[in-house]
Amino acid sequence: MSNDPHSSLLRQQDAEVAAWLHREDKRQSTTLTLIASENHCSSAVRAACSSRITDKYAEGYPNRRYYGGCEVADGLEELARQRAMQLFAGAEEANVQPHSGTTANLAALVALAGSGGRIVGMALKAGGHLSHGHSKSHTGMLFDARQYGVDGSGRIDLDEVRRVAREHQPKVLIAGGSSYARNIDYRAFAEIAREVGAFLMADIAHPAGLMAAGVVPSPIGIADVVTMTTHKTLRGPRGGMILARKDCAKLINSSVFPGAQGGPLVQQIAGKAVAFGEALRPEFRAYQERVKDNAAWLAECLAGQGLDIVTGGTDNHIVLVDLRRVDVTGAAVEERALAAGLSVNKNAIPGDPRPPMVTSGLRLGTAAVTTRGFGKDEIAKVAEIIVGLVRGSDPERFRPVVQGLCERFPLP
Ligand code: DSN
Repeated sequence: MSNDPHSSLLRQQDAEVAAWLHREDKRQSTTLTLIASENHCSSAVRAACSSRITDKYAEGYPNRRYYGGCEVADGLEELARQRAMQLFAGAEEANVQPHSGTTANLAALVALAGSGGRIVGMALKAGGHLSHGHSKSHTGMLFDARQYGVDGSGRIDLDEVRRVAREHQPKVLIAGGSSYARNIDYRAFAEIAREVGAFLMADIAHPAGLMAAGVVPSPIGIADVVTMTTHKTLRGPRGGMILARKDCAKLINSSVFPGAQGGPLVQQIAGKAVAFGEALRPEFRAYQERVKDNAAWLAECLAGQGLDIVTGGTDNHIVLVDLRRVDVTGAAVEERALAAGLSVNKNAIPGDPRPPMVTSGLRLGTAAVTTRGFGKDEIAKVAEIIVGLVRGSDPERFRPVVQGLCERFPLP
């Protein structure tokens, strides 16, 4: 485990938990994270999240709390909100309390669609997210949820989105996904939403960091409400956030608290404030440019060695590999990759004939390895390993190469 004072204290007080956490430190430092939704936040973010403010109840919002002694919580939450609005310039209001992206989506959908209201989002199988109306998610149970898919090449077909929206006349149209590697035309989505009288909600959980840095187009100022997580490309602590137009903010705020949550996790809000401060620095833009370039290069290297990439490439940090032609499952490659020291995830591809625990795809992301300092040479090595694993090489063969990369590029 890292040698910060908290860790040694924990070792003395609770050896069992300390041993588990040590194991996780070791796992992360000796393997490469290529899971597109993960990243390595800074030690400053981690310090804020493990601060004493974790003890504090602060139900309510700054200067309107249900508990006394909230002046520090007020200060931190206001700081996080102001930094968020500076980072996502054009956002009129920010709610930094959602515990996660799914909670943020649920709260926003209740606020905009009302209980039982109709929503339209991208199907999980097409690259959307569970919380965009999937039948097993509360968003699919509590709302009248309809879905749109993607075209044969894996891209959003705006004519199809318009057709589904016109047919179902939703209260909320959702744009965004969890395995969608292409830019989204938010203006076109806004036009469709306007045509059918729906709110447009953009879920930018994955590309939030790229958008904050201005390296991919953003829905800020276009969508009525924007939801996100703070721990993916944004590289903050685990949590969610909602940005909203001023006239939606009151509804959103009361839907987060008291609607969906009790007391906010103030320690996470402190971590969000730190992360937003980091993201406002020029280095963050340079980092996000590398994340994007590395993903484009990874897709090119994989395709160059004969693998199929859904949509033929990427505009963001995600590369979705279609394994059908090689006739190997996502689950099998995930297992081989783990043995080689790569952490990746099996993922459904559009029209996947296999079930979600098996799948015919592999989702890769470059945010975490770019945080470690990877550039083109290292990405090319990773691509070679992945191709080898997909084609059935012994994973143990690659372990020393991965080990070497981990040692040369330590965690932040
Ligand atoms: N688990 C996140 C992802 O992997 O995209 C979304 O919830």
